[in-house]
Amino acid sequence: MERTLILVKPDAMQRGLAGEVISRLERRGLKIVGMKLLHMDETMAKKHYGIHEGKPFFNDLVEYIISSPIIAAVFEGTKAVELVRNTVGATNPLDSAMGTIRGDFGMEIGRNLVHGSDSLENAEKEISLFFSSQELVSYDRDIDRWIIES
Ligand code: DAT
Ligand code: MG
Repeated sequence: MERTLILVKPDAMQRGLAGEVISRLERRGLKIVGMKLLHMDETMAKKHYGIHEGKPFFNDLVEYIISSPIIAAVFEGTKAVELVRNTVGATNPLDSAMGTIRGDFGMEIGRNLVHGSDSLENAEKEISLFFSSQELVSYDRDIDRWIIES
């Protein structure tokens, strides 16, 4: 079972879409195993987006992600990394399919509502930036056998 990190970004928080974002992922069958509200500082933002350092949009990206409190959450499920990415949609809302979060709510790449880890390796790194191991909870849901075959 995979675990992946999502962030409800500042624009989604300010627009009152946190519940919508989380609900869509939850409805997919994914299980919430960690969640917190936080306001990222510049140091943390630069760490989280370190891979994009030096790119022309980096400064705006950091400024954006620290512009409001956000929700960080860890979702667990079969192929959770890919499942979340597919539910979130393409990076630029202009290219995101309708029915995805970005495709249904977004207009611009710099206001694309939600972050989802792009690989299992990055998911592990990103989760550890936001959560200690004690903050992640393992538990069973009775419904899981109706969502997961085995
Ligand atoms: P994603 O968030 O889909 O994983 P990414 O990791 O390539 O996309 O980039 C991180 C964020 O940076 C992305 O959500 C929006 C912003 N971004 C990426 N490419 C950009 C570009 N060409 N111009 C402006 N912002 C960009
Ligand atoms: Mg990314």
